[in-house]
Amino acid sequence: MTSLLDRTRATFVRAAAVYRGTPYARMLDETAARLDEPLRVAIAGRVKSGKSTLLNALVGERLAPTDAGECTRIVTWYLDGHTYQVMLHPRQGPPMPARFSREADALEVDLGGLSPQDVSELMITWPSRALRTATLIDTPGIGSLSERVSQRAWDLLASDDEETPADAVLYLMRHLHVGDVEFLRAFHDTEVSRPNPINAIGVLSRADEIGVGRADTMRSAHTIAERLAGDEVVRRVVQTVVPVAGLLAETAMTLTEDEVGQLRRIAGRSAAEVEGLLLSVDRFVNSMPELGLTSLERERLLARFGVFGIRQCSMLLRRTVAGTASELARELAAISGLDDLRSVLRSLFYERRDVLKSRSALLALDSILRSQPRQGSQAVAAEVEEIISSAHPFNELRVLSAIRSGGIQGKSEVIAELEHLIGGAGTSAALRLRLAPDAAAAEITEAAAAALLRWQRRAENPLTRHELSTAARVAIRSCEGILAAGHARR
Ligand SMILES: Nc1nc2c(ncn2[C@@H]2O[C@H](COP(=O)(O)OP(=O)(O)OP(=O)(O)O)[C@@H](O)[C@H]2O)c(=O)[nH]1
Ligand SMILES: [Mg+2]
Repeated sequence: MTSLLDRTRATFVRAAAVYRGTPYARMLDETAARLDEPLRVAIAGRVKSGKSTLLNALVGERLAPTDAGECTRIVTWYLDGHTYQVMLHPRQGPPMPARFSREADALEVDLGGLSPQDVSELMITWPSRALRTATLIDTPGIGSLSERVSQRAWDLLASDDEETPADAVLYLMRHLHVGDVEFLRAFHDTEVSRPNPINAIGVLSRADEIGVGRADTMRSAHTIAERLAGDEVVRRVVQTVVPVAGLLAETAMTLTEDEVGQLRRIAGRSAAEVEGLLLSVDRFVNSMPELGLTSLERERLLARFGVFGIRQCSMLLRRTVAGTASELARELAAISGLDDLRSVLRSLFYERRDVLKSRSALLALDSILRSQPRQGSQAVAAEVEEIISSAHPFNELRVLSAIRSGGIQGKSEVIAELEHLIGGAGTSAALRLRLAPDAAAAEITEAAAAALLRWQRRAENPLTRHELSTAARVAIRSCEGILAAGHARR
């Protein structure tokens, strides 16, 4: 069977023939090229929600400037490539290379006399394995002081025309804020074939600040994230909510031996002494000269780890759970929630990248076909329609979106099974069937066959409501897909 990506590519070839020699030819070319590029993930959220910090954690390097700096107000793309390069796209005129330097504290780009308002985007090419998996787009905070700046992030994610430059979004929220939900609503309009909760993941960011740095902070953060993820409004717009202490995650990924050495001095004191030290910033920076750390070093530690991070590190080092810098980094990546976020990204975005990419490409194509009709465009539009309405992965997205918006009712256990079967928690066979990740092939086949039977009965049962029986037919296809894949492997 032809893959969704191949069908999409073929449709673009036909579209290219229709628009050859017109101003839309290049746009179509570029959109088609996206199908072979890494998935584009935008990082969005309110001002200072920790977007740039989290981006750095995901890349594993301090690239995006955090806190101050005029560049935090410009949409900035981070792409993998062979060379280090920064291209500046002015609002007026062609793109041009920009000079940049790299301080310990992130990349500094010289805007060449332009003000941030005059810059539409920065494209940063940086050889990086993480960026080979996904191109990351750092966006200015929504609800920032300047309306102009918010507008830009808005344009990028919720532009009125159908085309969205990003295939998926990580949406950072610090607390549930009415404005956050409004924003997400606009990004996901309600028509079923349009954006779905499937392409947005919520992050409860700066999670370490929730419990004012207490040791059980991350546990509280998990509870809050779970509650958020279960909220009716939030469910409609993001797939799930993962708590992440981005700062600690970033530091884990860029930890230095010097820092570990300094933390060891703190960990060498008793637990009670460390607690006393962490009572206030002033105490931490100025008391206990016997630690042999300058106040500058202490301020730096606070900025890199936060109170929660310092407490965790001194515990880990004291109990020698972590002895070396790389062991400590590994522990911190787990504690910070970065590992969890990575695995959620993998199952919800990366393993589904072909569908997400096809979806954004087809939406972009559809918008050109509608707004620029010409000879032959109608046939291509019909083809787009056919793919969107018949391709099984899109049907799964549609059902998922319907479940999420409350459009499919039933016993909660049945709905939960359906949601998993169609890939709501990830598209691997084990996740779909709610089996252990290392489930044996025979176990998978058996579970898939049983599920197939159950859903066939539901689809055929005259008492099943219409919406559920439509969804059941999609679930049947999903089961058949699992069985066929198992068969092919044998
Ligand atoms: N304690 C703590 N501080 C954080 C965390 N993430 C970010 N910060 C701090 O919050 C401030 C803002 O972080 P940024 O990453 O620049 O946030 P942003 O969302 O990119 O900000 P804008 O681009 O200006 O909207 C910085 O001082 C970070 O050090 C976190 O997980 N925990
Ligand atoms: Mg930022």
